[in-house]
Amino acid sequence: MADSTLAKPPEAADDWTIPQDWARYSDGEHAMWDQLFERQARLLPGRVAPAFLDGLDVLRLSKPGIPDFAELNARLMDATGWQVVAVPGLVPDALFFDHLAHRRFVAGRFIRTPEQIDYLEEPDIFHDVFGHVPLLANPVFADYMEAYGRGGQRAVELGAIDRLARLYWYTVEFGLLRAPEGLQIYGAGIVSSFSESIFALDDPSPNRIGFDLKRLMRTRYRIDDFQQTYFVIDSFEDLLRQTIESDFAPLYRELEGTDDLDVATVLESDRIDHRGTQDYARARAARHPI
Ligand code: HBI
Ligand code: FE
Repeated sequence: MADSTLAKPPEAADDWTIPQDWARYSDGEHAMWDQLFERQARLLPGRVAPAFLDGLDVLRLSKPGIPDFAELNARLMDATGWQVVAVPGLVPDALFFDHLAHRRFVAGRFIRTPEQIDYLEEPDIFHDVFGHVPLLANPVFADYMEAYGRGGQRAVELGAIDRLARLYWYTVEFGLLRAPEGLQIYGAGIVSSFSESIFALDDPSPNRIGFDLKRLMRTRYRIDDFQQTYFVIDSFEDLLRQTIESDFAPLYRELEGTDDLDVATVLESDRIDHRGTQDYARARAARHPI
């Protein structure tokens, strides 16, 4: 995230937060939230980690439509000490990590328009709040997100943000969970997307590979389309254990001499849940040659 170009918008506070101004949302914006929420709430059972559904109740507030952060935060703080703060858009990495390290999740306050219903560049309030907040109500995942923030502050000192951004991307945004019933989704980028909630589990195109921190930190990711590789964790406890204790400095040093891996790479040393055909990505590249 080349964030040196980001300039703090004048209306934002020093920590880049802005008021949510919940009273300013229009009926159409509330209706958009309800439409997106209902569509995902119908699609996700059986496909999403149960911990996400448990957390979803924290979003079922007294009023329909876009959650009022004042009411949402009272419940979220009760559950795990987390709160959601509104920001104008992407914030600089160092500040992002600082918010996470203090159990503050930054969220956009705008919601997508009907034309953007299935794809938009920047994370809107539906991605940030529906996608990320339910798992912030889960104590283990809440600890992971704080540990990630602290790890990010350290990565800034070590010049290793790109490595750590991959960990965020392949877990918090696009992670899969292994369960006795089969693979389940938990990444916010997937659970907030109707089409990727289906693609990530059902489509033969992408790789699904067992989580391996060192291997993951070498793997590039794409931001413009469905992922070509998903990493599968065994449990949130396992993910937390691998993150909260270890200082990643030795790992970053070890990785210095290694090449990055392309998004579609499969290594013989990988724990392969599914070796993807990459048919989707190939067809898409044929339609949109770069
Ligand atoms: N800013 N508002 C916002 N939301 C994010 O998810 C976000 C960000 N800044 C940086 C960032 N994510 C990622 O690059 C982190 O992995 C560093
Ligand atoms: Fe996100």
